[in-house]
Amino acid sequence: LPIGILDSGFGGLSVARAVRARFPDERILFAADCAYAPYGDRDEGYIMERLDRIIGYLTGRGVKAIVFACNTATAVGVKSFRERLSIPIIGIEPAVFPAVRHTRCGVVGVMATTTTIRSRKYAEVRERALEWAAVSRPMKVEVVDMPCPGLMECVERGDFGSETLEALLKKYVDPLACAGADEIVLGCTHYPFLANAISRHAKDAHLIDPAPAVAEQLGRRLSDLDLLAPAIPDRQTGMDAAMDEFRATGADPLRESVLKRLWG
Ligand code: DGN
Repeated sequence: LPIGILDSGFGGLSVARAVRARFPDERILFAADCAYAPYGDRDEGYIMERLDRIIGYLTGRGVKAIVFACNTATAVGVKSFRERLSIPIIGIEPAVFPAVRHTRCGVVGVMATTTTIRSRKYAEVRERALEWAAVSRPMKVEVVDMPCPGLMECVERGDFGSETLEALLKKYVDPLACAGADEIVLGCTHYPFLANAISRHAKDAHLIDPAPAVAEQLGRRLSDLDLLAPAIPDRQTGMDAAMDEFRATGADPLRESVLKRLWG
C-alpha cells in the first residue's frame, strides 16, 4: 500500500523526497491541490473543505498513512483528521525548537505562510520552544516571525530567480538577516526549493528544513504498526523499483514541467 503525501501544491515534494531517500522500498502517492492553492492566506473553513476532498481521495486509494506535507494544513486540520481516521497521520510544523537550541547569537527567524504564523498551533510550538530556551540557554533567545505571502507561488511557477522573487526575498529575508538571525526556520514546505536564493540574502544563517525529521517520524509510526514495506531484493537492477504516483488538481503541461523539475 502506498503512503499518501499531500500539499496545497508542489512544496510537499521537499518532504516526499526525504521520504523517498529514507524509505526506498515504499510507494508514494503524492496529491497536490494546485487548482485550489495557495492555502496560506485562506480561512480555516476553506482549508478544511479542501482537506476533506484530498484526504477522501487518498483514503479511497487505500493509503496506509498520510503525511501532511504542508505546515498550513497541519496547523489547521491535522488534529481533526487524526480523530476521524484510524491510519497514521503525520504532520509538519515549523522547527522552532531545533532553531532555539542551536542559535549562537540568540536570534531565530521563522519564515512561513500567514495562516501558519497566525495559527494557535504555531503559537503553542513557539511558546514551548521559548520556555525551554529561557531555562536551558544561557542567553536571551528571540524568535522573529516572518509571514511570506507570494513565495510559494514562485515555486509553483518554477520561478527560482526572477526579479519578482528577488524583491520578495529582499522584503522577507533581509530583515531577518538585519535582525542578526543565525538560524532560519523554513516553515513552509515550498521554501526548501528556494534555499539557495534565501541563503544569498542571509549568508551567515543556517536554514532548517524539517523534512528529514518528518520522514523519521513516519518511519517510527509505520514500524510500530508493522506497516513498513518489505525490502525489494533486486533493487540494484532498478527493475522492481517502487513506482511513485503524482496527482494534481488543475494539472496542465506547465505544472507537469515544474513537477518534473522539482522531483528531478
Ligand atoms: N507548502 C505549504 C505550507 O507548508 O504551508 C504552503 C501553503 C500554501 O498554500 N501557501
